[in-house]
Amino acid sequence: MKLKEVLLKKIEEQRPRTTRLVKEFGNVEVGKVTIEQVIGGARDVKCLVTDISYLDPQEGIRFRGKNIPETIEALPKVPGRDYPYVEGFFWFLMTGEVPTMKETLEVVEEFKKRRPLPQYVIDVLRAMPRDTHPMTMFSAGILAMQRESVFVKRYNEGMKKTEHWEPMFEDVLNLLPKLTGLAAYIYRMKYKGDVHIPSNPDLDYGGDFANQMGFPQPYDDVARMYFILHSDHESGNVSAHTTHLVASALSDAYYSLSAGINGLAGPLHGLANQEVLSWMMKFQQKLGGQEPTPELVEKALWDTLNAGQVIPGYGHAVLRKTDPRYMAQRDFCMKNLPDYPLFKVINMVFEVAPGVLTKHGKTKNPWPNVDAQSGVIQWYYGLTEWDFYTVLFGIGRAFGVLANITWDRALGYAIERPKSLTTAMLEEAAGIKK
Ligand code: CMX
Repeated sequence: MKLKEVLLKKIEEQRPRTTRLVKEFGNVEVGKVTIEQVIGGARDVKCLVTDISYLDPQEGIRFRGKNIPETIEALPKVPGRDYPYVEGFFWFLMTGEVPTMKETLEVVEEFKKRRPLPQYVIDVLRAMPRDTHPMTMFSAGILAMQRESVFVKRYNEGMKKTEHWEPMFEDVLNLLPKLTGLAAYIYRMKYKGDVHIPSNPDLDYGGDFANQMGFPQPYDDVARMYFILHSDHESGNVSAHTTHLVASALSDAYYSLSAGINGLAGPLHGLANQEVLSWMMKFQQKLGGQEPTPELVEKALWDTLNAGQVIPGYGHAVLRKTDPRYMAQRDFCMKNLPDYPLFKVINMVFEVAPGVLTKHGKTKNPWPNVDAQSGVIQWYYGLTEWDFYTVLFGIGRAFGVLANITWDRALGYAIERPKSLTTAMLEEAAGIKK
């Protein structure tokens, strides 16, 4: 497979750079750590490495050096559609090189072969109570497939550390194509009368997802856009970091991704996209048919803050401006659903919330993040079951985190083990007298 050949070449180029940094420059300092950071979630502590994406606080995300519009522009597009093949994007994340159409189509075919979901995964899903959250089902489905791990098999047979990336890559290639079928099965079992639509071997990743979910075009492009936008946000966010942390114990891709998905399911992280929609619906209910106005939005925002709750979809641990992933989705809405009432309310919140949050004075970033805009697009195209929204985030995020853990293995990154201190030790460091 050409992708594997290119990847091996890239790995061989990269390995000496990493080895040299550790051997010759291991003592060079790249930052310091304050008590606020120790207690405050290691914010901004520089202790992770990835070349797959970089998040600048002002500019936002760059995948392999390209911002979102550049990425979408550069990659081979599905014929007649506006968005690129997700499979080509995977090649790009893995290698840093933009694939040709031929190279992209090779990945498309490879993914198709690996799509079928084992029956036992379906049995596991069906055994769960139907009101189980879709993220729990999604994570359980991934974990159930752990028995397939090629990495585990090869590890048990005995394998050199330099070979670890190869079966990890194989696991990743097996896992990614199954996620759309897994997600669609959960969706249709829970919300569409348990009536299922088979995968269509003529379709690419985004196209087949739309097909299995039961949504017509342009939902295929919505899916491609979503998966690309949500894929990677460097390594420190909860889902990426969890996946990396679990993989660092040489746990396989199934264990690692399932764990990362569990982190994504938290309301401060990926679940915020469902929270945004639920906030909007409660707001509209309270309006009871009244036209929303900026004043009414402002009041609702203050009510949330005064109740001691966060405004979902706003704020970020790293970003200090409007998330370009928000803007990319906003541009999509401006083009495709400019007059949609829910989009208008979302825009009103965008106009009002930064001022309210600034006045409130707590958050370091009053601007919207990716989750503020994503639900409205789903709603418009008929996916109104908002507790499913984080699963969509999860499929996209899998591309980034699985590319990362393949590289973790390739570069032989160490098992993670930061150091703890006691409160008394911090007090001593602060010079507090007892
Ligand atoms: N509404 C109200 N208060 C907020 C806020 C928001 N949207 N964002 C931050 N704050 C508060 C924090 O809760 C914190 O308060 P305390 O000092 O009482 O704990 C204070 O402002 C400082 O927080 P911060 O340094 O600006 O932000 P953090 O790095 O701690 O947290 C995040 C980042 C995203 C968890 C936070 O902004 C938040 O809770 N936002 C709402 C949930 C959300 O949209 N999450 C999705 C993020 C994107 C993603 O991962 O999917």
